[in-house]
Amino acid sequence: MKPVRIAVTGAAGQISYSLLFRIAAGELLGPGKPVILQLLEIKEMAEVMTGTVMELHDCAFPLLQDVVVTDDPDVAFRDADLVFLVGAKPRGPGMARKDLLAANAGIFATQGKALNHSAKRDAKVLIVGNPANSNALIAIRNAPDLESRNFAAMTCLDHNRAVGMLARHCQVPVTDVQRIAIWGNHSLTQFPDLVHARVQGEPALERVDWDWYVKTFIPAIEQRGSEVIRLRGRSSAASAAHAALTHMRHWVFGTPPDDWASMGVLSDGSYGISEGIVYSFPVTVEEGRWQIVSGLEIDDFCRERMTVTEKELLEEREAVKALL
Ligand code: NAX
Repeated sequence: MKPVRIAVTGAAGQISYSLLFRIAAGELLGPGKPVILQLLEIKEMAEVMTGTVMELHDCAFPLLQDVVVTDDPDVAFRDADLVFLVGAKPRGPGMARKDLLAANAGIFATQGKALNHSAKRDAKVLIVGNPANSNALIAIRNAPDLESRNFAAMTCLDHNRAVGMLARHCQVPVTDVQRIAIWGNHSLTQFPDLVHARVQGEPALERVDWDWYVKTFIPAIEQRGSEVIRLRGRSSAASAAHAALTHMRHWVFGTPPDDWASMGVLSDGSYGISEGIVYSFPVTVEEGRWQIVSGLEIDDFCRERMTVTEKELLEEREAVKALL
C-alpha cells in the first residue's frame, strides 16, 4: 500500500517527542496505513534528531516505512499529504506576545512558501506553533497556490481541556459532553463556549451554575496552558500532541455524529467575524472538508467575548502585515 507522507516541523521538540511515536504506531491513520515521516529541524538540533530517529528505529514500528530528517523545508514538505507545523521559537522570559509573533512570523512565511512549492496540492496543514492563529495566516498568505481551507490552527487542546473540565464537574464520562466550541484566538482571550454545549443531550448550562461557568470555568480554560507551565516547568506536550492527532483525525476521518470540533480557520465572515483572520470556530467535517457550524444563536454574552478575541487577532494581523 502507498505510504502517506507526513511532515512534522520542530521534530526535536517536546511535543514531537510524543507525536512522532504515536503517528508511527498507527494512532493517526490506523493500522492499515504505512507512513513516511519527513522531519524538519534547525541544524543546531542535528544530534537530538539523530537520537530521536534512533529511538524511532528501535521501536521497529511495522507501519513506519522511512524517516527523512532535514533542515530544508522544501525537502521536508516534498509531496507531503499531512503537515504538522509544530516548530517555533519559544516565548522567552519577559517576552510579550507581540515579540513572539515577530520572532516566529519569518519561520511561517518561509514554510508557507516551501509548502506552496513542494507539498501535495491537497495537503492538510495543521499549525501548532504559537502564536498559532497568526502563524497560520502567514503560512496561508505565503502559499497562494494551495487552498486556504487546507490550513488550520490548533485549538483542539483548548477544546479537549474544556470537555475534560466540564465532564469532571458534571461527573459524567467525557463521551457524554458534546458541542463545546472554542471561539477566536489560541490565547488568553479565547472564548470557551458552553452556551451551545450539551451534557447527556441536555443544555450544559442546565447542569452547571452560571457563576461557576463565568468565574471558574472560563478563566481556568483560558489559563490552563500557563498553569501547566507553572506546575511542570515546561509547556503542555503530551496533551498538545494528543490534540494534534485528534484534530488531524477529525479532519481526515470526520467529526463524530452530533458533535463538533474547534478549528482555527480563515474567517469567511461567519457570525460577523472579520474576514481575513484565522479565527477558531466550531466546525463539522465530512469527507475531509470542514464546514463552520451555522445558525447558532449568539447572545450578548457570547458576542462580547467573541469580539474581544477577534480584536486581538486583528491587532496581531496588523503587527505582521509586512509578511502577508
Ligand atoms: P520545543 O521548544 O520543545 O520545540 C520546538 C522545536 O522547534 C525546537 O526543537 C526547535 O529547534 C524547533 N524549531 C525552531 N525553529 C524551527 C524552524 N525554523 N524549523 C524547524 N524547527 C524549528 O517546543 P514544544 O513544546 O514542542 O512546542 C512547540 C510549539 O507549540 C510552541 O510554539 C508552543 O508554544 C506551541 N504550542 C501550541 C499549542 C496549541 O494548542 N496550539 C499548545 C502547546 C504548545 O504550547
